[in-house]
Amino acid sequence: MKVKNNIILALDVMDIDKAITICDKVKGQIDTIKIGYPLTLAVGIECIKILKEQFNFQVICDYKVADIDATNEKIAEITYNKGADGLICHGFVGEDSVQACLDKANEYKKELFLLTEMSHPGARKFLQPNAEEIAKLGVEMGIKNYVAPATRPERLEIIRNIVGQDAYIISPGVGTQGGSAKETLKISDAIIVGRSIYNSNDPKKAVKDILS
Ligand code: NUP
Repeated sequence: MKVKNNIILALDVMDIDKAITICDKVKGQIDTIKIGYPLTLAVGIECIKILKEQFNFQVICDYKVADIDATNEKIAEITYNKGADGLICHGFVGEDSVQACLDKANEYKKELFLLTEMSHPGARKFLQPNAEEIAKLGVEMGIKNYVAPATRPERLEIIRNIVGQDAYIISPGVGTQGGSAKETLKISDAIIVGRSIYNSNDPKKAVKDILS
């Protein structure tokens, strides 16, 4: 996936008018939006279509898919069918669950992102001890896209070394969670930023400041 300015907006607002207002302000600088449960549950999955048709954005659905294979398959089917360009799935649930998402991504010729270690403090307990194995599983399965934390550059580097230079890594945790855009982009291909942009009085300037 090619992302303008290597920055993805995490649009975790819960109101479509607010979402559209923010998109209008950043549309010159950003072409890829990550939506998750907040916007999808508030507005409905048709929000993918709105963002694509009104702004021509690429949309990554951060549904952190983490179920048995049969259920993952259904979640991936509906998400890609509704227009998502990318879907984020968890790796800790194991190969069969991830494969179900990957098969759908391939069927729709869209992207699947494998979440390795998460960016928040709580991830240290259960995810961090297994993140390297999750990344290795992704490599074995031929997955090209990964999510890894901007909050721990040393961990991000370890994951980069496992998935290789050709893999595409996107990293949340810049700004409000404490990660640095510049340091992260030395290792990752793109950063994911939410609150620092959508809570700003001037989202356009916020994007500019993050990138400068
Ligand atoms: O490890 C992760 N950390 C994380 O923050 C994986 C994620 N998908 N996210 C998401 O990235 C989180 O749900 C939010 O949508 C975004 C970060 O937002 P912010 O901290 O910049 O507001």
